[in-house]
Order: sequence, then structure tokens, then C-alpha cells
Amino acid sequence: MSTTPDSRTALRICPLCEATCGLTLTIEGTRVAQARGDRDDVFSKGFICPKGASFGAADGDPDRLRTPLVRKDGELREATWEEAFDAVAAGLRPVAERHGPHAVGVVLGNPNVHTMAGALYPTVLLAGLGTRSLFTASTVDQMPKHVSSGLLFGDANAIPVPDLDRTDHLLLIGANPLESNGSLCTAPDFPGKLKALRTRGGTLTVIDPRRTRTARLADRHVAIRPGTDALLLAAMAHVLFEEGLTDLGELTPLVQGLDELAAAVSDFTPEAAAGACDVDASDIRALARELAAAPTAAVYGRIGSCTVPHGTLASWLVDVLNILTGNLDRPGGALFPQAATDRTPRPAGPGHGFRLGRWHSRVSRHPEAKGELPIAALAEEIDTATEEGEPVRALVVVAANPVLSTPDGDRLDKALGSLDFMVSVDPYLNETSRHAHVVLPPPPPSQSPHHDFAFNTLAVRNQVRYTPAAVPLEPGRMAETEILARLVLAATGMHGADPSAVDTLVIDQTLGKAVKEAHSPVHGRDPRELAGRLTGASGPERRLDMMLRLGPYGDGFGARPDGLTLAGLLDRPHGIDLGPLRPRLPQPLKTRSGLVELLPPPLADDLPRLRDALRRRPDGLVLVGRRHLRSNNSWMHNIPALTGGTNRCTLHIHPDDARRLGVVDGAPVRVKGAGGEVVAPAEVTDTVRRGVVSLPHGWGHDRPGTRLGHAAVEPGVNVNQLLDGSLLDPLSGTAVLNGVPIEVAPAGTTL
Ligand SMILES: Nc1nc2c(c(=O)[nH]1)N[C@H]1C(S)=C(S)[C@@H](COP(=O)(O)OP(=O)(O)OC[C@H]3O[C@@H](n4cnc5c(=O)[nH]c(N)nc54)[C@H](O)[C@@H]3O)O[C@H]1N2
Ligand SMILES: Nc1nc2c(c(=O)[nH]1)N[C@H]1C(S)=C(S)[C@@H](COP(=O)(O)OP(=O)(O)OC[C@H]3O[C@@H](n4cnc5c(=O)[nH]c(N)nc54)[C@H](O)[C@@H]3O)O[C@H]1N2
Ligand code: SF4
Ligand SMILES: [Mo]
Repeated sequence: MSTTPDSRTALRICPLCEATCGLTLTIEGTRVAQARGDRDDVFSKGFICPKGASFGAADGDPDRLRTPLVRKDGELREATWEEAFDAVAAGLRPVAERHGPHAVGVVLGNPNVHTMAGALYPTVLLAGLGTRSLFTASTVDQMPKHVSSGLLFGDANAIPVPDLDRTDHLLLIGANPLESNGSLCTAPDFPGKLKALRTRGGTLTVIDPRRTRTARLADRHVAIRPGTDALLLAAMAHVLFEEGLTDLGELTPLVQGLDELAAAVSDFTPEAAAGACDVDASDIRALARELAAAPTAAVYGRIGSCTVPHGTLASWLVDVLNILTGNLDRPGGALFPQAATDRTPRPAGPGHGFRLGRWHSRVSRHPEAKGELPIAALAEEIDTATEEGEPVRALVVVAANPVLSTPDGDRLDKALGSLDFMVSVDPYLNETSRHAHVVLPPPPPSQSPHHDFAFNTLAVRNQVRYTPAAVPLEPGRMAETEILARLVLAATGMHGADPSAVDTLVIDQTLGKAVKEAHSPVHGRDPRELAGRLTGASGPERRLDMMLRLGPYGDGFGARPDGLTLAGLLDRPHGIDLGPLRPRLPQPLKTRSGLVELLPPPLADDLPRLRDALRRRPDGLVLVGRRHLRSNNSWMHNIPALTGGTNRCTLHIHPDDARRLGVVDGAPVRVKGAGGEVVAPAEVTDTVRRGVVSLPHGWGHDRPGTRLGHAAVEPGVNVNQLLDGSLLDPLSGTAVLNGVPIEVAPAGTTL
């Protein structure tokens, strides 16, 4: 380890994936010279992956923007913060005033779940704007899970996670945690936990059309035909009923609709599903029997089960199988975490339920889900006029790069170029932010404090950690929380007001509500007195203090003196362990019945579409994605330490398919889909099953006007250009990114 007189260490929770490992940073001056795993971290216990080890390189990337950019005479130029927010207010307000609230769209990308700013301000922004034009990365990701949880449990954010440390049998569907480090299941050292499962005599089954590194660890790997998991899972449910293997155990009195469910899956016999899934009926039966026989078991599905034509049904069936085998809400099964910043748990009982389609998109009439419209429809919502209302004419984009991460980037690229106004909060000038009229760059992560609001609600162990900024804000930098607070003010007619007013507003509203709730520890108290007790050096810290104190482990502002506060958490820099996941039902349920509603009508109504799929036998090639350990969606290809080696944008193709099509290893191939065509080098490999090819996403860094020096050297191609955005899972509006029909030929030949 290099040391200089001013070298010191500081802790930082890693924001580069969902595992949230604690890092120990060596800081020289203001530079992060090294990152190691924090051995004392209560959750990650020293684990680190190659991406985390490159935290310093990602943090110090010279291409990160240092000042805001404002477009003048058609060109983006460096500007002061004041000029930038003046331009935001001048750009957004007239659009909202002239064309109405929905003409201002908001696009939120993945890194919002990895920043405190992204957790604390977008809801305020949306409420202030009053827009229905919200598009997020969820509709190219996990929205099917939100919808299935909303319908089953009445709460779109009640997502059970597999109890990795205690389960006897884990069934992974469309997930590759050895490369992704896990998702909707926050678990530092996921690979180590899978190995520990095997060591303690447990079994691992992986369903994936590719023989991934995760599949290679498994006792059983089922190379399913892409897009057919819902059929396989329905057939497994069928077997459980048919063979009398259902055993709901303690869940029995909490579940409604069991008989209706049995009838609904009666057509989905393994024999009927086998052809479409390309999995033997006997294997499907074995999967169901193994699940039922295991002392405890957890079924877990991720990207490959979500971004497919039946994503919501597959996500629902994952939980159905956990329920039918009595594994939901029990140790070793799939449980609901309880995060420290969760709202005070209310007493169990009926709730408001979950509704879909409260409004629709203007052009294709897609129903909203969880307040969002499909991001695959963003381009048409901008570029297509209808009688229905105004197109989106201005966009607020926070931490999103939809030109690369969503279908048909070329069309979106043009649409973004046609906007009256666009502001991007982004550290890079990239494929999307290059269209902005104003770019507001957040500081690098070493200069930002961190707490995982979202991922702690998905963690395999209850714990709480907070790391203040490891390095003070450089002169001229603005905290991302302040950027978003000022953006809220500029977008809602309060430009120039003190940004702390936004935090004060939220604190007053939250405490005002809490004192009226009978179950709250602060019931009946004076909200001003409570606000006066909050500690924290900034608005966001005071908000964190408030949430911790009102939360399930909180001090209740003195009601439970031993409970959590921000001050108490600051005294424990490596975090506080809150114990293993515990059974929580029926408390999390917010359905109208107060029960788990096994066969909600929107899902029952979607089953005929799944029944039709029983007959389908696609004969052409289909495309799936893949992730590489040293990647992160579209924005880490600019870090030399994380590129090269196996992390390349190549087309994986099975040797038999390659031979048949005349494709040669290493040679360029043309790939054509409904949305366009790309040329990428072939990588002939039997890790992908016959009939399936794989391209990673987030590449295609060859557009002009970006500032991504290293990424542009080996730009790769944009896999999402193969999609036209018309294929969606209808219930969730999630784009179909896997199992997409395409054609392949050697470059230079015609298709
Ligand atoms: N074909 C295909 N497409 C996919 C997927 C797939 O599997 N296959 N996966 C999908 C999934 S799961 C997701 S989540 C989406 C992701 O889609 P997006 O969220 O649109 O893309 P990201 O590449 O995660 O990057 C978002 C942007 O955040 C910026 N950024 C990085 N750090 C920060 C920060 O601290 N603050 C701010 N304000 N900005 C920051 C980056 O510069 C980048 O411009 O892509 C989806 N697209
Ligand atoms: N290194 C790295 N880590 C990441 C990211 C990254 O880009 N790079 N992105 C982060 C994000 S935003 C997310 S959402 C998570 C995603 O986390 P994961 O879901 O674990 O991500 P993937 O590695 O894409 O795994 C999806 C798997 O589904 C398989 N698959 C494709 N189609 C089907 C199908 O129809 N059925 C089945 N059963 N399987 C299918 C693919 O072959 C692939 O192996 O990863 C996060 N972590
Ligand atoms: S696994 Fe994820 S959180 Fe942990 S060090 Fe790697 S990138 Fe960071
Ligand atoms: Mo994602």
C-alpha cells in the first residue's frame, strides 16, 4: 500500500452494484488511491469484487464533468451553477405553463437507487411537477416483480428475498449472481454464499439458456428456451397440485384463492410445457418434487425472468411456488426484510390494494404501472402527436442513459434532439446527456455520503450502515442532494429559494402525518418539537435521522431510548447488525382482503396469453443478454481497469449454429432485429444453448458529441438497436429484452 504524509483511510459503502459492500478507501490528498474490503463491515465482512477494487479509478475518471454545462448557440459550454439553474428554470417552467404538467417528462435511471439524492428527491420533484410522464429503468428491469408483489401482497415494494444463508435448496431463474453480484437480493459475496450452500449439503438449481459461471456451480442446470420460464413455473405448480405436494404450513390461514389457482394451472402440464420450454417433462416434474421435498427452499427469479413476454406471470409464479411449498416467510425460504428506514409497521389488516392502469400512455395506450409508463414508449411519447394531449416537450433526466439502455436508441436519439428543453443530472457527457440543454454533474462518489435506502429493503440480513463523504466536496462542486433540491425548486416555480426548504417541507409533512397515526411511536406529539430534536449536518442527514427514529428499530424520538438515531449510527462506522430475516406476515400485506391474494384478476386475465404460448416452437435464433463482472450497464466502459479481457461486446453463438450459418470465431457477424442491425465479432462458445445468441448491453459508445475518451476506443455495439420497442410484457410495460427473434449472418453477406 502506498503511503504519503497526507494518506488516510475512510469508509465508503460501494455504490457500484446492489451488494453494497463496505470499502476502506486510502485517500491521498483528495484522491482515492486504493479500495479494500472493510473487514469490520457488519454485512460484507471484507468482501470486495474487482469493480469495488477499481472504485478509485471510477471515482477519479478524468472524463467526469467538473462544472455544469449550458447550451449556448447550440453548443454545451462550461457554466456556473447559478447560470445552470437559471437556464433550468427558464427552460422548464414555460413548457409546463404552456402545454400542461404532462408535457414535462421525468426519466430516472438505475444509479438513483445507488445515491441518497436519488432516494430522497425524485418523489418531491414528481409531486411538484404533477406529471404523469414518468419513465424509469424499472421498465427495462424489475417492474414485473413490483406488479406481481403489488397484486399478491398489496404492496409493490414488498419483495421477498431468498434466505441465502439458511436455505437448503435454491432455485435461481434467469439470474447470474456470479457476474452481477445479485439483484433484488442484496448479498455481499453472493458467490461465497452459493458455495456455502453447497458445502452445508444444500442444493443449487439454475435455469438459464446459458451455462453461466453460476450455472457451473449448480447441482442441476436447465438450459431453457428463452422467454418460456412462466410456462415451466406454471407446470411446476401444476405438479405440486397434481401430486399432492402442496403444503402451505403456517401460511394456510393467510392465503386466499388456492382452489382457483389449482384450476388456473390445470392446463399447464409438464407434458404440455415441455415442447415450448425445450425441457423434458420428467425434468420439470423433478424440479417440482425437489422443491417440495427440500426441508426449506427458495425460488428466486431475476432479469431473465423479468424482461420477457410473460415477465409478470413468471415473477408471480416464483412467489406462488414459494407459497405452495410453505417457504414464503419462513427461515430458509423467502422472507420480507425489515429495513431501518422502513415506515413504522402498521398493525396487520386490510389495505388499499394495488391498482394498475390508472392512466395510459398517450400514443400506444400502455397502462401505467406503479405510476410509471414504459420507458420503451418514451420516444413515441416525444415524437408522435395525437388527439389525446400534448407530447412530452421537456425532460428531466436523472442518472439515466436510455439511448443505450432501452429499445431503439436511434429513434430516441432523434426524439431527444427535438425537445424544447432537456436537463440531465449526470457525471458524464454521454449518449443521452449530449442532448441536454443543461448538464448538472454530481460529485464523484468519494465526495458523497451514503446510505442504502432501497437495497436494505432487499437485503438478506437486516442491518444499517451510513458512510459520510470520504473526501470533502472539491471547490466548485455541489452535493447531488443539493443539485436535486435546487432542481425541484427550479422546476416548480420556486427558483432561487434556499434548497433546505425542500427538506424542511418533507420533514414537516412526514412528522405531521406520523403524529396522527395511532400506531406511531410519536402519536399525539408536537411535530415542531420533534423537528427540533433532529440532528444531522445537512437536510439529507436530518431526513435520515427522522426516518431512522420513526422506523421499526428507531428511538421513536425518545419513546424507545435504546433505539436507532443518526447519532447512534455515526458512532458505529462499520454499521449495526439487526439480525437475520424474520417471518413478518401478515403485517406487510396491504391487499384489500388483508390476505395473500393468490390469483389476482389481472394475472388470471393474462393466463390465456400464456396458454397460447404452450403451442409456440420458435425455429429461428433468439437473442439474450449477459453481464460481465467488471461492467455496470452503460457507464463503466470508460474505466481502463474495467475493460478488456472477457468484458467485450461479442456475440456468443453455439458451435452448431455457427457452423450452420458459416460464422467463424472472431469474425464480424451481422445481427438483425425488428429495430435495426448491428455488426459485432462472433465468439463461438457452447456456454450458450443451440438456437440462442447473446450480446451484452450498454455498449455502442460511438456517437458524436460525447466525452468518454476510453469507451470510444472500443465502443462496441448497442444491442438495444435490434429492438423496436413494440414488444412489452403487457401488465408491467417492461420491454422484452430477452428471447427476442433475430437473424444472424457473417458480415458481408445478405440477410
Ligand atoms: N438489452 C438489455 N438492455 C438493458 C438491460 C439488459 O439486461 N439487456 N438491463 C436493463 C437494466 S436492468 C437497467 S437497470 C438499465 C439501466 O439503464 P440506465 O439507468 O439508463 O443506465 P445506466 O448505464 O445504469 O446509467 C445511467 C446513467 O447514470 C449516470 N450516473 C452514474 N453515477 C451517477 C451518479 O452518482 N449520479 C447521477 N446523477 N448519475 C450517475 C451514468 O453516467 C449514466 O449516464 O438498463 C437496462 N437495459
Ligand atoms: N457486473 C455487473 N453487475 C451488475 C450489472 C452489470 O451491468 N454488470 N447490472 C446491475 C443491474 S442494473 C441488474 S438489474 C442486475 C441484474 O442481475 P442478474 O439478473 O443476475 O443479471 P444477468 O447477469 O443479466 O443475468 C440474467 C441471466 O438471465 C439469463 N436469461 C436470459 N433470458 C432468459 C430466459 O428467458 N430465461 C431464463 N431462465 N434465463 C434467461 C441470461 O443468460 C443471464 O445469465 O445486475 C446488476 N449488477
Ligand atoms: S460486489 Fe458490488 S458492492 Fe461489492 S465491491 Fe463489487 S461492485 Fe461494489
Ligand atoms: Mo437493473
